[in-house]
Amino acid sequence: MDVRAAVALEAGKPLEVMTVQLEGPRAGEVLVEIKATGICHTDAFTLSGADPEGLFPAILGHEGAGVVVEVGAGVSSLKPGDHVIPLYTPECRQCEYCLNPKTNLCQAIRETQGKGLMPDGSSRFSIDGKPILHYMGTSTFANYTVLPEIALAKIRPDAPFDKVCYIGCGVTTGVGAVVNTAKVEPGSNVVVFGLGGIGLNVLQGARMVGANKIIGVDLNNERKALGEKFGMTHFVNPKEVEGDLVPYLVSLTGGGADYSFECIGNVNTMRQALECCHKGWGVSVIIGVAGAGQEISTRPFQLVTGRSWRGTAFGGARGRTDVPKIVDWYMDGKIAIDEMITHIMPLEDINKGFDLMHAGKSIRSVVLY
Ligand code: NAD
Ligand code: AHE
Ligand code: ZN
Repeated sequence: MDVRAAVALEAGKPLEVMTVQLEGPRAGEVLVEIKATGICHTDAFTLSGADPEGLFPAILGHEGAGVVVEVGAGVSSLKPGDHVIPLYTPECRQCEYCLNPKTNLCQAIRETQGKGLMPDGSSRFSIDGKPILHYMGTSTFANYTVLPEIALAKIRPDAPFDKVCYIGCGVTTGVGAVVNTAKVEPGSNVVVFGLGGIGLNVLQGARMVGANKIIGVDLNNERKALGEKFGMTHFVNPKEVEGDLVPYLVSLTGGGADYSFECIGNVNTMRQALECCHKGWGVSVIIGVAGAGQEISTRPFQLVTGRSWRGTAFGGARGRTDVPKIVDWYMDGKIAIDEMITHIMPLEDINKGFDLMHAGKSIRSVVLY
């Protein structure tokens, strides 16, 4: 079938909106009509050429929501008409990783997914017979896409697509990092570096679990009022701090953060996030994605003296199990989403969404098909 897609033809160039061909679902696969998709910083990161796994031409996008149109042979958990959220971290419930409660990183299809291919090693997208690659197994910058059954979370039908698409990455990543990965306890002092689409969700996760001080760090002063809406108790702009940022944060938290979260993707702020943690027990969680060739460093003494460095992907969530619950949290008013969606646009204007993100003017832009 012909579908409309924003294609990343090469790194560093704007996306091109065009008609491409999509083959129907093969065994174990599902055809989904994407109704809405968010634009995450990771899409911009891959488009920039900084992603070691970035491949072109590809159809990016990994924060979608839509409706099942057709299922391939052997698909048993989904049927046409079901509402779904695509999962870039699938949940097969059978692999060594899914069977280990310590991780959410299902590896059932990771190898082919990283090569931009479906699990059988081929692509469903093409232009004039030449294959176009999938991205993160989801490719939500197309109005129809094909995914493996294990990479779809079935959600309730009354949840609005233009809001819950954000649960496909940003909301789950930020809230999940607090709840699943760090397991922040009530009364903890928390520092969040970067108050964009992810960091604001870390703030609301920290508020939800009853954290004490929730300190936001960002270079953009416009993020102060926004952060306060989602539970931030103190705002710090590093440019306005006299002296070093780390001792300032240690003092503000009365000895160091119990938990810190890096939501920028900058290896210097990753170091600051670790070093502002409390001696003896502070835990720093890396969420931000850093470019090819970047490395983190600190004095080993920081770890010897009891700080821990951790990381999280998709907020430690097991998508098919946890995403429907997060949709319920939103529908029940336990977490906010609407206020973070600052821009809505048609697919034709998708590059404006990237421009707004780079200019620091948006939190989430959502493409509505
Ligand atoms: P964003 O662009 O919306 O937000 C980034 C924020 O960081 C902005 O508010 C910006 O002003 C601030 N910032 C930039 N440099 C700074 C600095 N030196 N000091 C303080 N603040 C600074 O991005 P996002 O969508 O929130 O994504 C954040 C990061 O998380 C990206 O690296 C993205 O790729 C990554 N990410 C990771 C996962 C995961 O599963 N681990 C999931 C989603 C996104
Ligand atoms: N491909 C990159 C890393 C990109 C990355 O870390 N992706 C996160 C999700 S970011 C969503 O916005 C992730 O889930 N990683 C786990 C995985 O298996 O990809 C690189 O550095 O090679
Ligand atoms: Zn993302």
